[in-house]
Amino acid sequence: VSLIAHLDADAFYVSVELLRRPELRGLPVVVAGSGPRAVVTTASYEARKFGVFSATPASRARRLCPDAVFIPPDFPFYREASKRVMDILRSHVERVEVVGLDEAYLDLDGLISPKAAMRRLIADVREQTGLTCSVGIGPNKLVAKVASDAEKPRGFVVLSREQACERFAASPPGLVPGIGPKTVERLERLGVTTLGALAAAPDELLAQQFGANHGPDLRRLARFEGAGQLTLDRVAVSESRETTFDCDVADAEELERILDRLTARLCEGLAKADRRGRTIAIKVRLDDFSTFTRARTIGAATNDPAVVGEVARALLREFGASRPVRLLGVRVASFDHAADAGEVPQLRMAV
Ligand code: TTP
Ligand code: MG
Repeated sequence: VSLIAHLDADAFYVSVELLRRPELRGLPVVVAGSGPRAVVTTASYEARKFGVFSATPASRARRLCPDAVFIPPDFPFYREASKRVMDILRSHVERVEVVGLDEAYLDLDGLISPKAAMRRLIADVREQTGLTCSVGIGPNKLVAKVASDAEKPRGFVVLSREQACERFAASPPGLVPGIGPKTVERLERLGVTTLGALAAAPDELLAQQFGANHGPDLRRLARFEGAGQLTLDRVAVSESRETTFDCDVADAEELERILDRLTARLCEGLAKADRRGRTIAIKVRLDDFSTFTRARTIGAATNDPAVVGEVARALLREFGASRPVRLLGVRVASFDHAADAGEVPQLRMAV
């Protein structure tokens, strides 16, 4: 059985703006352009209470919430923040599919305690970027995506497929990605206004109304049946080496020497596979089992041990372990695509 997480940052553009304008925290804040046709890109949760959401015309937002602070969008700034978040995800989980500036799917297959791993990841994102996220975990992308949205902000929802069916049975069909507004309208005319009703609708009716393929597809979506299991489309996005010590190590110089050896082995492996990456990360587990990762993305992809080693040592020094270290690791991620060109692309699920 596969296990997939969907992570989505909370009120992303606004949250990124608040990093440089913390005095606005707790206030209704709206990121919107200023032209006559401008729409709201993001509203803070405080502003949403006034009925202001993404895609609300800016002029209407000003009427609904005259006290809101309006900020013009700064896309390069949001892209930069997005990159930092995604680098952290890649430093925790090998298989990440980024699907937007503020959202990604993560393949949790094979992790021993996936929920704990996701909690650590969220804490790491919070600590390193100041941003909060919501996470959904489920057996496929569909469940994970809907679950991540179910308890925003700062949601953490884990559901089996059956639990998702039960929980959202009374929700409108449009809740599920892939069931668009036109379909929702047609379903409404048939008297099908909930996911539960759609899941139970007779095959003949759906096939007759929506076609022999699309009809049953709709019902599968309403049952949260994801098409296929392994659907993440980026394979082998990172490689790492790590070691757990027989005796915990407190000496900073010794830690750097060990890190250098791990880096040499890692880069040797990368060179053999002709892989280069732009993100360099370290992993440190302290003697109390608390685990940290630190990552940095450099300008050009590399597998040069001198370059990787320098960044890894800097990350380790900046981290400044407060207790003896139990495990140390180094990872290179964000491979350049030239090296991956030979890989077979995998099908994306229609979500
Ligand atoms: P979302 O994740 O849909 O929204 P959000 O992060 O602002 O709020 P939350 O997830 O907590 O509900 O979109 C991410 C960013 O994409 C959002 O901050 C701004 C941008 N965006 C638009 O520019 N226009 C839109 O209509 C939407 C939905 C998003
Ligand atoms: Mg979001």
